[in-house]
Amino acid sequence: MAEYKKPFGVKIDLETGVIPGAKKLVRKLSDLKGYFADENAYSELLKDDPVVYEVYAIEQEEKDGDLNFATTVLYPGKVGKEFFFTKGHYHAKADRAEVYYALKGKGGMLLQTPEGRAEWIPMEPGTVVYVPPYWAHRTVNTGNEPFIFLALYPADAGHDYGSIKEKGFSKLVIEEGGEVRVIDNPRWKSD
Ligand code: M6P
Ligand code: ZN
Repeated sequence: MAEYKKPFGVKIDLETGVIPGAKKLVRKLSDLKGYFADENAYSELLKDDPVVYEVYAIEQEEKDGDLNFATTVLYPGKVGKEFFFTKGHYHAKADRAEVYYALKGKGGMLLQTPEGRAEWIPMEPGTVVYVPPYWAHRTVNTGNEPFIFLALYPADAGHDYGSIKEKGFSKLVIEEGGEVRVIDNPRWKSD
């Protein structure tokens, strides 16, 4: 017979992104070593080691069929011309999909196939993004205030950070002349 878990509701604080009772994860600039293109700008900013983003996650056991959800509070900032972003990942179970829902601020999602085909989806409050199976995904804050969004993902999806950490995305999201631009990553190499 099925084992019944207790249903629950929680209220996200839409100003701060906090989910009461969630597990909090903090990623500072020092946790993102090697991720940004401009290494001199990175070293300079590392003196302050700002918080880049926080995640509030309600996670279940890694079982097929169950769901996790999390808010992310991605702070505004840049390393050189490159906007602050989340690490980005594939799913450890690569065929697992995900849905994001933007709550506050301004940003977007960079997605990529393992071959390096990239897509950029701008996000503002109300935007829902569907992340299909097999696509790596990273969010970027292109605004001046925290960019806050909710993510819903299978409990057994897991995170695979390895290839993004080594190779990055094939595109960079930068500010140039006051505009948001998505440009080719000069360091990107496909296998
Ligand atoms: C979203 C979800 C989480 C993820 C978080 C931060 O909330 O996709 O699974 O952990 O963003 O992204 P990352 O793990 O790439 O740092
Ligand atoms: Zn994910």
